[in-house]
Formats: sequence, C-alpha cells, structure tokens
Amino acid sequence: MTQSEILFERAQTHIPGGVNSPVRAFRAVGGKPIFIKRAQGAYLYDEDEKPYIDLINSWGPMILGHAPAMILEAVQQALGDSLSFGAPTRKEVEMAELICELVPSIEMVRLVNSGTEATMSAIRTARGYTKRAKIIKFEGCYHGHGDSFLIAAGSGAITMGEPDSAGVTQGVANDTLTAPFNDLEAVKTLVQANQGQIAAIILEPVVGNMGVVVGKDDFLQGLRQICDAEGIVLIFDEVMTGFRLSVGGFQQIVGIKPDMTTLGKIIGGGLPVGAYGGKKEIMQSVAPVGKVYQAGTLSGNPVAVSAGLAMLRHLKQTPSVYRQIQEATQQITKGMQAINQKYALAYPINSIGSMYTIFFSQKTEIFNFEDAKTSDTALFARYFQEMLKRGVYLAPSQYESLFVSTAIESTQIAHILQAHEEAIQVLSGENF
Ligand code: KE4
Repeated sequence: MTQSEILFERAQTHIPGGVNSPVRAFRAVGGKPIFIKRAQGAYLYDEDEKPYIDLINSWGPMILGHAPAMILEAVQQALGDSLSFGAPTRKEVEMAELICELVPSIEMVRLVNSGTEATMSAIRTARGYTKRAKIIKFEGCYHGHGDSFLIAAGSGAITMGEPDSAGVTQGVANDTLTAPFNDLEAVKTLVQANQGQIAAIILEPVVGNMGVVVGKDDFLQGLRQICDAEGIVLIFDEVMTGFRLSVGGFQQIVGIKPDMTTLGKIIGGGLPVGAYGGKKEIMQSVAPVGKVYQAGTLSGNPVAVSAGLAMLRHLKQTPSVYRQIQEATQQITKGMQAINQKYALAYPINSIGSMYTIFFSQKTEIFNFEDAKTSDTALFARYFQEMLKRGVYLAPSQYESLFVSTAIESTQIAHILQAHEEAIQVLSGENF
C-alpha cells in the first residue's frame, strides 16, 4: 500500500469521508485521494515523494506556484510578532487600503476567513441594506456552503450529485431564486414576479464551479441595468476570479462595477482570508456602524494578512504575471485542441486568462449548467486517472476550473501535453 492509501484508511475513522472538503475525496473520479506532503513551485509531492504538476493550485490561491519566497518571508517575519491578537492591526488597514485601490468598486471592505464567510456576509448585508429577503443565484454557480447558496449549487455540490444540500430548510430555500446562467430573460421574469422582494443578485461573473463558463457581456450589462432599475444589490462573487484574471478581477476586464464584491483564495496568499466589500453606503450597514451583524475571532489575522499583503503587493508590482499565465494557458489549451483533432475529438475547452476546463461533452459550446451537465463524467474520471498516473494533478471533478500558475513553464507544458496525448490514446483505444 502507498502512504496515501494507509493515511486514507486512517483518515476515514475520524474525518467524514477522510477529507476536510468533499471534492478532495476523489469520489467523482474513483480511486483514493493522494495525500500531499509538501510542494514547491509547479510541483506537489505526495507522502511517497511522487511529484505531480499541480493544476489545481489549492483551488486558485497559489497563482505564483508553491512556496514563493516573498510570501514565505512575509509569514516568517510575521511569526516573530506572535500569531493572533483579536485586536485591530496596522496590516489590516494596509490590506483594506490596497484592496480598495486595486478594486475601485470596493469603497469599504471587511476581512473574514473564507470565501463562504464573505458571500454569506455579503448577502446578509444586502438584505439588511435593502430590507428585502430574496436573492437570485444561478444554476451551477457555487458561492461556498452558506445555506442560501446550496440550491442548484456547482463545484463539489454537483460533483457529489447534491446540488440542493440536505439540511437546508424550506424557509431558507424559499428565499433563494435560481435562473440559468447567461439567461437575462429568465432573470427579468423572476424580478417581475418578485417585485420589490429581491435584495441581491449574486453570481460568479466568470463561473469556475460548473467548469469555466464566461458571463456574456450583454448578460452582465443587463444584470447591471436591472439592478439599477430595481434597487437590487449586484454582487460579483470574485472569490475565484479576483486577482486571478487581473489585478482588478474580472470586473476590471468587463468594465462593470458591481455594488458589492466577494474575495478569497489569492488574497490570503495560501492562508485563510476572505473579504466582502463594496459601496460605502452599503457597507455602512455592517456592525458596529450599522445593524447587520458579522464577526470573527480570526478575521484580519496578522499572519494571514501578512501573506495576503505580500501576494497583492507582488501582483500589483508585477502585472506581467497575468500575461505570463495567460500565454502558458493558451499553449496548454491550444496544444490539447491540436491533439484532440488528431483523434477526431472536438471536446469544448473553455478558457479565460489562466483558468480552463475541458468538457467531455458532444456539445460544441458550453454556456450554462445544462450544457455543462451533458459532459460524460465517467469518461472524465478515466481521463483524470490517466493524467494522474502520468504525474499531472487535475481537479477531481468535471465541474471545476483548472488554474495555471507562474511556475508552469515550457517543461511542465510539454509534460502536460504529452500526458494528455497518451491519455487520449488510451481512451481512444477503449473506443469511447
Ligand atoms: P471557501 O469557503 O471555500 O474559501 O470559498 C467558497 C467559494 C465562494 N465563491 C466561489 C466562486 C468559490 O469558487 C468558492 C470555493 N471554491 C471551491 C472550488 N471550486 C473550493 C474548493 C473546495 O470546496 O474544496
């Protein structure tokens, strides 16, 4: 048995499914999860020291690859001052100022400890600000595991076949309306039918959690117009896309200012940090100024914020990061498409910046959750295992985005494409 197999056996005794987040359990792709011992640059090393090129990068945060010197130095520096105070610090002021500078739609921001906390807090704030109860989310979008979001949810929820989680009460579910992504008419119908009751529309402007699906310009612009006309708070959940697609997030690319934005992943530099923010008028609703309560023992933790500050400062000072990871991603996806064509395969590959997903679907384009669900997840599982065997660590789900880091260079790209071709050959040999 490998060390990972031994550890997985042990883990299942005291941890549900042996993992601390469901999608890590490999249930959608078969086999047993790999237990990671350490990582450096583009590589993860499992408990048997087997190397893997990492295309998950901790589900987004590790945009600079693993153990970048400037982040480790910032953390080591912070450790000397102890770990946590539960009191305001200079670093939190610097972090708030930097986030508001880099994401102009954010005039005020509150730090929390995860993307889930950020999105939960954002809709509570929108509800408190508007004094309305309902929210609109989109099928296949995932906004963390807050009760209001676990309806038609993507990511691990759909991966486990549970887009509507058990334990979410009907009362909560009644206040969550859902529409197909990229379908503005469906939103208009919901808004008309719920006049004056909708507090917020929340979406991933580029969805990563059904696989990559980009919000169409007219859809996003239309949502902005609807929210302006109806007094609805438009929330861009940029937990995944924030500082991933540009230093100002996807909103900087598409030129739309949401009323609120949620952030996570990259802003912690690999440590637990989330954030929600937006218009000052809205954020003034948050305690202790306003009546929307939200709190956290480790919010603004000085060690985590030190990692986040080092990350954001680096990304601000090095805009070439974004061109570099986009070019690497394009080399990978174009190389995959060329290989697929050799085998008369036309699986759609959606990509933007350093995010991409290959859908094992017969459809030519994937624009929403219904499209994404036409994917052959059993075939994806076989592809995943063939890639893993060849030392390429993909997200263990068809409904996830991959993330390219600055550590992915020509050597790794060649390895990824070689593995892809061999995997496709194996699957072709199975006459799939
Ligand atoms: P966390 O609570 O996991 O930090 O963030 C929740 C969240 C919110 N919004 C978006 C757009 C997200 O993608 C996420 C979390 N993403 C998943 C991966 N698709 C986290 C990985 C996991 O669940 O293990």
